[in-house]
Amino acid sequence: MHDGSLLIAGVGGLGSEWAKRAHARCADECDLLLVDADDSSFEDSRHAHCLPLGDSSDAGCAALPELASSHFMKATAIMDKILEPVELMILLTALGGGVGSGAAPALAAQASRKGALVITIAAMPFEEHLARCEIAHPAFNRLQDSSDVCAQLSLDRLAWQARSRGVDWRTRPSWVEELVQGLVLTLGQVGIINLDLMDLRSVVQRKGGATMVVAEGEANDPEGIFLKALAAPLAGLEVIGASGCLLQLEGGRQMSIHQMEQVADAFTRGLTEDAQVILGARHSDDLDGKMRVVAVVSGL
Ligand SMILES: Nc1nc2c(ncn2[C@@H]2O[C@H](COP(=O)(O)OP(=O)(O)OP(=O)(O)O)[C@@H](O)[C@H]2O)c(=O)[nH]1
Ligand SMILES: [Mg+2]
Repeated sequence: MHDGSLLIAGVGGLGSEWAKRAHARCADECDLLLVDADDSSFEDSRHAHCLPLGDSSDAGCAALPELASSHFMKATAIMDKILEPVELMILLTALGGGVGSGAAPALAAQASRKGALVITIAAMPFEEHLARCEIAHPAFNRLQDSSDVCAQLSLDRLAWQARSRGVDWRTRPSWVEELVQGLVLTLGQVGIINLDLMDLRSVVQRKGGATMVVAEGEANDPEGIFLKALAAPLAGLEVIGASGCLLQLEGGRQMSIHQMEQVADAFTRGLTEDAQVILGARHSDDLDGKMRVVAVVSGL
């Protein structure tokens, strides 16, 4: 379904980095938009829409969100064109600096005004960086206002998890890319049970907060997959009591209905009794004996 209707957008240095890596995993299914004041973010991205903010002499917007958003506003007409065919935008950014905190809320607002569904993953600064946190909090609130789903990622948790695996959180493939790939494949490919944007729309339009999780594990161990999902580096993840859930299951050719049921059960047990659950499933050749689950929960 590569017709410009799915867009991955990266805003700011870290957001652009994540967006490029996520897009590389599913370039056939979606477009890429990079927004930054630092031109080095546009390296290795020949096929991306690139929106440079500011002049090339200064790298970044030096932690000035207002400057970044006012630069972004000057590009409204170009952005209108890029956003024209977009039905779903997955926005990746890290808050606490200038570009992400300033331009990401403006981009989310514009995409949403144009009728796109907006799923945002926003990283919050390390808690010890107080000045960055002060910039990040109001920016997150603005992002949440303009996004259908806005997941808050904790850099502290991300870094802690990377450390425990002996890798560097900045350079290693992260949970973020897995989540984005899962979402894009969920919505961009035909599966055994097909899900589409209408399903996602009906889940995220429930009142209350929405978030999402992704996890991979042994097909025979549904509880293990669920526990992995809960260990995602999302800040304050709490899915118990949710009233809407879109669940995409992916498994190898051997995935059985029984396995699908068990995993779905592990993920939906904590929901309210009359919760709306939408289930999708597909085969994936890279998942021999394993299952991958992407869940979007809403009505929190
Ligand atoms: N400790 C640490 N935090 C980082 C690093 N890179 C990014 N971050 C965090 O991620 C946030 C956003 O960083 P960037 O994406 O580089 O910022 P930006 O949006 O490009 O903003 P400006 O560069 O200020 O214009 C920061 O506020 C930090 O909290 C890093 O190398 N070390
Ligand atoms: Mg920067």
